[in-house]
Amino acid sequence: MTLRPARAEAAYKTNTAAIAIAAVVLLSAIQARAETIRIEVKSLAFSPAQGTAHVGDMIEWANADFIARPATAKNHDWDVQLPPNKTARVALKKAGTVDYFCRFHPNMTGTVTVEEKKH
Ligand SMILES: [Cu+2]
Repeated sequence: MTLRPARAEAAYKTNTAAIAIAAVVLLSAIQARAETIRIEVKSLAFSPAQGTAHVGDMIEWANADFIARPATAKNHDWDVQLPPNKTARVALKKAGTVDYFCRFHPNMTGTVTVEEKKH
């Protein structure tokens, strides 16, 4: 079967539109996936100290210091042990603002604002 130029062009436009729609669908699927928020622990500080996440996301702390530092939520949502040069993760299960600190250094603080899951 041979397409006349006009029909071939119409078919090309349809395919291009279909590909564009598929790309948008794929992109939003990726954006809705759980994310991992990385926080560095270095020189007596959580960095970044303020963060925003969504229910279902993970927080991953990477302790670059040479001693262990716990990340303890003030509301008892989590109490994560961070050995030196190790990472540890926690899954965010509910929305809300969580303040946390290092039990060894109460001035070492951080806040994570957990929003409802994206739709
Ligand atoms: Cu500390």
